[in-house]
Formats: sequence, C-alpha cells, structure tokens
Amino acid sequence: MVVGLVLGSLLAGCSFFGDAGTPGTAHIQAQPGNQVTQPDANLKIKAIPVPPKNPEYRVIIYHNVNTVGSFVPDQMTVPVGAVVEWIWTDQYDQHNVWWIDQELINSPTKGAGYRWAVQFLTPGTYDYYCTLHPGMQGTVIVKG
Ligand SMILES: [Cu+2]
Repeated sequence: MVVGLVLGSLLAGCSFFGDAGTPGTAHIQAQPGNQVTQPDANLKIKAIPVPPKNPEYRVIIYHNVNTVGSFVPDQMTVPVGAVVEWIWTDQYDQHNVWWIDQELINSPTKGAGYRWAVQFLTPGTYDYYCTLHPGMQGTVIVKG
C-alpha cells in the first residue's frame, strides 16, 4: 500500500518530500515526522552477501547415504536478528536450501566449499528442504 502511494507520487512528477503540490490535483505528501516504509521493512529473512567468518549459528550440509545429504543440526532455535550460515561440505552431491514459504529467498544449488547466510528478522518457524533431495529437511525457529 505504502509502496503504491510512493510510486503514485513519483509518477505524478512531484517529489515525495517538501513539495506542496499543485492546488486542485491529488497529491500525496509525507507528514513531518512520518517514516516512509521501505519495501524491505516487511522482509522475514535477508540474505547476507558476505557470510561471517565465525558464524554464531551454523548448519553443516553433510553427505548422508540415506537422504543423499543432511542438514546438521536439522533444527535450531535462534533469537530475532540472528545470522545463520549454511556451510556446504558434501564432496559428492550438490544441495540447496529452499524455504517452504515461497516468499523467502532461497540459496543457489552448490557443492562443497560454498557458504550462504541469512539474517532472520521476524519471529516464526522456518521450514526448509533441498529440492534435489526432499529427504533433506531442516527448521529454524526464530524467537522474538
Ligand atoms: Cu540435497
């Protein structure tokens, strides 16, 4: 909704802040002290472009003959704001981290040596799996 209003304001050719607008035309203006909601303010998770060297929370992706791969630990509980890193170690097969929630950003499919980290911004239960090996499943529980 807010994004739509901002867009409408931009399309109308006036600046969002400080423009008094033209009398008689619909003009949306931010009120003093109001924060403009950024599109990513509602993100549940955010990818971390450069994974931390010593992540506080990590999931190791191992080779496993029964599932072809496994996430260890396959369940963890973290506080809001925590960065969790997945570390690929399987020398035989590639894997990925795909969330059940289709709005969340997924990892690429990678082999041993790859690292991928996300920050959890909203409390909830985040289930994921590997699309190549559906037996590989994991959960991150984020507590507020
Ligand atoms: Cu896999």
